[in-house]
Amino acid sequence: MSEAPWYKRLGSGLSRTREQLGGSINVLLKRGPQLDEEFWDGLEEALIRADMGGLAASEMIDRLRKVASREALADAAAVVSRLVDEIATEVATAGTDLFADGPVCVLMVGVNGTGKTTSVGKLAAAAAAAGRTVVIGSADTFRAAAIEQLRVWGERAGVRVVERPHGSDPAAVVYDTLTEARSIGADLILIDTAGRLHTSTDLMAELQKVKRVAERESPFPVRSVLVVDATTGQNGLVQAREFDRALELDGVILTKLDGTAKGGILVAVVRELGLPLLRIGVGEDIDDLEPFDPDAFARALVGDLV
Ligand SMILES: Nc1nc2c(ncn2[C@@H]2O[C@H](COP(=O)(O)OP(=O)(O)OP(=O)(O)O)[C@@H](O)[C@H]2O)c(=O)[nH]1
Ligand SMILES: [Mg+2]
Repeated sequence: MSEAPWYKRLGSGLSRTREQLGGSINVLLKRGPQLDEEFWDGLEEALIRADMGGLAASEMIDRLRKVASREALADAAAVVSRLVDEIATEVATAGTDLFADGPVCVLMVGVNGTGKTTSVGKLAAAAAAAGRTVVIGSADTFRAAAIEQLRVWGERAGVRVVERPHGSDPAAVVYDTLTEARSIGADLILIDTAGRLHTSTDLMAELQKVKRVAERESPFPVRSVLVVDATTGQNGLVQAREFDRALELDGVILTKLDGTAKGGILVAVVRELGLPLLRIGVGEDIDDLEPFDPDAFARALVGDLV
């Protein structure tokens, strides 16, 4: 099978992970074909060093050991050739694509600078190009430049942006956005929210209010999507737990995969969040947001080994 197009745009990040992981695995294979403890430990260590996280790595090794005995895999090379499948299994998330499932109102949330506004712009552009009627709510009324930034994205996407002056109540913007959505018959409502620290009780309460207003006013299901910056690594997991507690998240977008040297972090994030990975961000341009393909990702991460 050919590589998914997004892989080509992952840039040096994933290729560095691939070189490292491929390098350690090749060293292991040169030891010889035997499937002994040294092999299994070496393989686990290679996965951990590729930033997949201890839990994900030990799970994958456990499953590979079972596969090896059940299928009587002959040697180390046979196990390594099954590694791609195991990585793909590890990062495959259940659930449907809430952006493509039908009419929906989506709140985009996350800590500062993760790529919420950019992702709203990219999602709006793709949906509008696919013929959907989209409305964007500019509910980041906190950061001074946010309103203008989203206005620019709205113009690029050809999508209506509902806004209120800087300093307004974000819940009021949501109210206006849903009024507008009903009046133009929108079937995709994207609400951009201000970045906030998951540790700020007041700001998390504000987000809960935004969600309550959306649920009260929206003709469609309301979903909360966390935007996580892949380059922040393990801290993304802490953020996710807190946002999930406050909002009951429905999915995740992982951004800046083009800018991380730690491609394997995606495995840890997906494994530990247990939430659908809805899109990955692979650049700053309007079309740099892609659905996630577990098989293509796993192949890209491991490279051609055997
Ligand atoms: N390389 C790369 N840059 C990205 C990606 N997504 C967003 N960015 C950049 O990250 C920076 C922050 O993006 P924003 O969309 O403004 O982030 P935000 O979460 O809305 O930020 P706040 O509203 O301040 O919390 C911008 O420079 C974006 O161009 C991505 O997938 N790859
Ligand atoms: Mg923003």
